[in-house]
Amino acid sequence: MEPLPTQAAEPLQRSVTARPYAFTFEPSTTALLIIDMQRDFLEPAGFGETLGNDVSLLAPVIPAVKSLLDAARSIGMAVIHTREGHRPDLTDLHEAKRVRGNPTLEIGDPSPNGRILVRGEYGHDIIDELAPIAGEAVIDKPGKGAFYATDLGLLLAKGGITSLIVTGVTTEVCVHTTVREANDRGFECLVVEDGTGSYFPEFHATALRMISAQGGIFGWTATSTEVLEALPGPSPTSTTTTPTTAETLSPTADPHPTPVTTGA
Ligand code: TIU
Repeated sequence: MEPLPTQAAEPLQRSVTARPYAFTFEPSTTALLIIDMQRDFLEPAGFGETLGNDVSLLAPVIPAVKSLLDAARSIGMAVIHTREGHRPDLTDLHEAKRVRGNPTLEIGDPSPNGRILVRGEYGHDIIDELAPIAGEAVIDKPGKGAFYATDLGLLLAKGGITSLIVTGVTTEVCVHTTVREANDRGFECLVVEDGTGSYFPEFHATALRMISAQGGIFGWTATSTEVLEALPGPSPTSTTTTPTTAETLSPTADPHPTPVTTGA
């Protein structure tokens, strides 16, 4: 008798065309990390604008991040969002950071979107297009790097995550700081070229080159299209409303996730 046809198993290991060379990862041990896609950086009257920046320069990043977020959710890949900001009493705000740059408005001052870069305020939260859903961890960080004074490292270790697909803003500040921190902790990082952005296009381009130069000194870079091409098709059991792998990274299933930490 002829053997029954078997369905070809999806390979566990995925390979992305990337710079400086192919990036390989397993979706089950990889998280999509979305850095600081907050109104305070992307919309007028927030922290980004108080520093003298044209915040409209970050808008083109949104579709690429959204496409990766949708793909990650559809296959049950872990998703972690971060938000830069401070406690309402500003006890976690270094004086050096408060006065840096002599901004027109300081962190904690009132703005049309609430107190600037303060947790719980409208401007501090993630833009509607990328709002976290139940089961996705949200890391509140007082610094530029997502590992500093947070429990991100603990969540990644607990979730068995070894690779990060990194998106968000801004490329040369919070994305770079986080990728450098992650690299030193042994994570394999792929930074998405069109899924990251800067108020300074020339810094964005150079920051990406700095990651992939010297044989990938901090990691890899690839376009969102290249990443999407490498991801498996949607899992038949996954929907955006059922628990995902990310569930294991979050202590709650709150539809409006609260931060898993405010720092240590
Ligand atoms: N100013 C700037 O480019 N970035 C930040 O202050 N924070 C982040 O990058 N999230």
